[in-house]
Amino acid sequence: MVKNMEKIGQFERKIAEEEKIEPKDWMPDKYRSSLIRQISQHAHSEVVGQLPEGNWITRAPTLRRKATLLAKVQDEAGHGLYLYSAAETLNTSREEMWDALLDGSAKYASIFNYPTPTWADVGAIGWLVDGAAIVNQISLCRTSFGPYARAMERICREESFHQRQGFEIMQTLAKGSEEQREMAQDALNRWWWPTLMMFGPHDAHSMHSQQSMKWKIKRQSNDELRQQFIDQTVEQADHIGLTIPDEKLKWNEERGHYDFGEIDWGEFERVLMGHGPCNQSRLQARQKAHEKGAWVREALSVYTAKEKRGDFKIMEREAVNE
Ligand code: FAQ
Repeated sequence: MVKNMEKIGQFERKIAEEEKIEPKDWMPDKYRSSLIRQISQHAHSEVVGQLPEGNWITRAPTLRRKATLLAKVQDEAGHGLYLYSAAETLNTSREEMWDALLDGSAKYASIFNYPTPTWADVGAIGWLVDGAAIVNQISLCRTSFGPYARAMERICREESFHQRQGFEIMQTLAKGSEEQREMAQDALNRWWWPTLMMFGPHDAHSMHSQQSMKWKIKRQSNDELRQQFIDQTVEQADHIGLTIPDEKLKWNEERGHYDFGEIDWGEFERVLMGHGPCNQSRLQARQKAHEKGAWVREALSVYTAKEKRGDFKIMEREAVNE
């Protein structure tokens, strides 16, 4: 009992003094499970997030755009891997996390259940979705769990490049023909509100925020981060001459922030329940990719078993002797 109190005291002291909690440190079970929940959802978002843009790799308008998009989508896969690795240090397995994604029980960011019918959607995702992801992830660089914080630092550097490439696509379209400008505006109209939903429910309805902020897993609340994103993005939209689809958007001198209209939380709930425009096809695409990769996992497990038995060392010795 006394030992337990000591451990809790030490954990709380580290949190208070901004020391990172590392995988071998003692931590409350609930801290561990909250992290596994958030980091695995985050990892799934990166992996499923490849699909909407991946849809345009074969149809990108120029070779430069194709190469950039290909690199960006590949980066997102890498982000998923850093995050799965960070979660694995908490004593869960990649298989467990994958099973939860593939059977539909795990969540991933709602935003990736929307379609990408035009090239401008690739610009809108980079500009808005990566832009929102960075606001959230910069804050998470100061999260209390060491491996998560370190993964975030690397991810943020890559995401800022993604955001700039998206903004540049939108800027180019906005300066182009009337048809191109309309395409950019239409993409902004479709992606704006779902992007605001990425930050999660209002603070008053966020069931995990209070505890997560106490443990410094989250450093800023859902509403704070959403406001930060809106304030910075309004000026960017003005700069390229596009209009944010919110009649209530207005600078509030007293608050020092933009006021904005209400999000359609009914739509957010529907998407989370699996009834968004692309939930089914996103899940099916992941399930199909998993089935197609079965031979790689099988080959790897045989290789690992042989390595454990020392078969390769015997083969190396034999080769040297020959
Ligand atoms: N979508 O109590 P809260 C990216 C769930 S990365 C789906 O407020 P919390 C890169 C929430 O999980 C984007 N579910 O929860 C990229 C919880 O459900 P649960 C991903 C959502 O954890 C760009 C319930 O609602 N980023 O985009 C959403 O305190 C371009 C109650 O909510 C991260 O994951 C949502 N939008 O706060 C890739 C960042 N919002 O678990 C490709 C890390 C809430 O009880 C292309 N995560 N829920 O079943 C976080 O910061 C937090 O987990 C929040 C939610 C802010 C997402």
